[in-house]
Amino acid sequence: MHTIVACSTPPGQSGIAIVRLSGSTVKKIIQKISQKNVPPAKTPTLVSLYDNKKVFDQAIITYYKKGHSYTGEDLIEISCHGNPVIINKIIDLSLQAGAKIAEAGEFTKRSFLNGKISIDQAESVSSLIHAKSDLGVRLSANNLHGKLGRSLRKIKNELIKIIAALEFNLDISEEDLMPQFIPDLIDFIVELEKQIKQSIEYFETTKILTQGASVVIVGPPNAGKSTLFNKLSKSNKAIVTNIPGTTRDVLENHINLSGISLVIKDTAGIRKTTNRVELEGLARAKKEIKNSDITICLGSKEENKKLKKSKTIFVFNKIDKNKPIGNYDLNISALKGTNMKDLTSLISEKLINSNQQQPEVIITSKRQKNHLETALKLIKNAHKNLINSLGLEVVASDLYLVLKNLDSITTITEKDEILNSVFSQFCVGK
Ligand SMILES: Nc1nc2c(ncn2[C@@H]2O[C@H](COP(=O)(O)OP(=O)(O)OP(=O)(O)O)[C@@H](O)[C@H]2O)c(=O)[nH]1
Ligand SMILES: [Mg+2]
Repeated sequence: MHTIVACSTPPGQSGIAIVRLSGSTVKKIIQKISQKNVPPAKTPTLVSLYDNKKVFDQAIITYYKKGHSYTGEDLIEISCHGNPVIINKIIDLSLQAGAKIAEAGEFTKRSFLNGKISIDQAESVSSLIHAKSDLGVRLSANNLHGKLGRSLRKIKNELIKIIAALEFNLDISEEDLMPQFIPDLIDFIVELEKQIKQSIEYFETTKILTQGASVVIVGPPNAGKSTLFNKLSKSNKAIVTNIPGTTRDVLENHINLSGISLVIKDTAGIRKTTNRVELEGLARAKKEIKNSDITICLGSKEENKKLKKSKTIFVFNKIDKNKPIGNYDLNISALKGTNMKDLTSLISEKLINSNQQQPEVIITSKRQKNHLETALKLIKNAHKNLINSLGLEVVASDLYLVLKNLDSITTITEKDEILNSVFSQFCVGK
């Protein structure tokens, strides 16, 4: 494989930037740029960097030997000064010496291909980089250290034992089966079904923790949506007037709520209108309701029956001057700041169902979720076939396929499309 080069730190100016090279010719390339022999492995060393015999920077280079590096190949990290001119010069000189620009995620892809990490650990690197909350970082870090692989291993070991027992009993007539065999098998399948279902449900929570969530404020004109938007995001971005129909476009602000990254959106007031501009604002508001994780509705449950109850918080605003008529989850005054803490607690409770138990197996990617969903369908099938006495061969073949799907979450799969879809989500230099 050719040697690759990329800057691993974000673009722009910074105190220090790190350029990474990986492949069999890294030593030769760095010798050329530093005009010195490469220092011993894992020994950060200060060197001068040369272009055309002229020094253009002083940098620390660290060499990692093949087999002991992130990628599993010879790897060198150059910590240079974070000026794009310097970074580009190092990359250009490396390209002139035969390296190629790394594709997005290529360093991690090589680590996976060289057996340094499994596919689920590679996915954890991506979710760790993108995690938007403390818990999201912790969950991704756990999986990076192999927690997902270990918890799946436990389930797979049980599954293998059951399949082996099934195989053994295939040749035994039904009358000669141990009396507890079928009831025990059903218990096992029910427990497996429960565990996998929990993991799939928990995925939505981890998605919010790693990718952040969106909250949209809707309601009739003049209800105080923009006032609430400004209050929650501690800004003055939205125009507030007592003229109904003030907000037309969807406005967005980013906030951090108890460690969860949220994008909060203000929308146009919902009412019957023929005004073309207002109609467009209304259409946009409806689209936002569909795409958001939580809707804050400044209206009663009775007036907004079309909104999904599980995703909506019904709020009565202007409690400082009016009394609510109808059913609401909470009374607030956005203007005076009354009960705002209760509102933010309700938002985080709704986002992370606090009654939800953390499952044994925590997945962090859509690909892993797809495999678990297929496994769940197969387990349900096995359950049905067992109850309908369709024969142990059929149940065994369903369980084999469950195992295959669990395997695909953690072990090497050769399919290029899967690999590319996993690694294309990385940034260049990782
Ligand atoms: N007394 C009182 N007035 C409020 C409260 N919240 C908002 N208002 C007032 O209600 C009026 C409308 O507020 P906005 O925040 O612009 O309402 P909106 O829902 O965004 O209105 P549109 O953008 O037109 O749909 C303004 O005069 C606000 O000062 C509140 O809690 N109490
Ligand atoms: Mg408004």
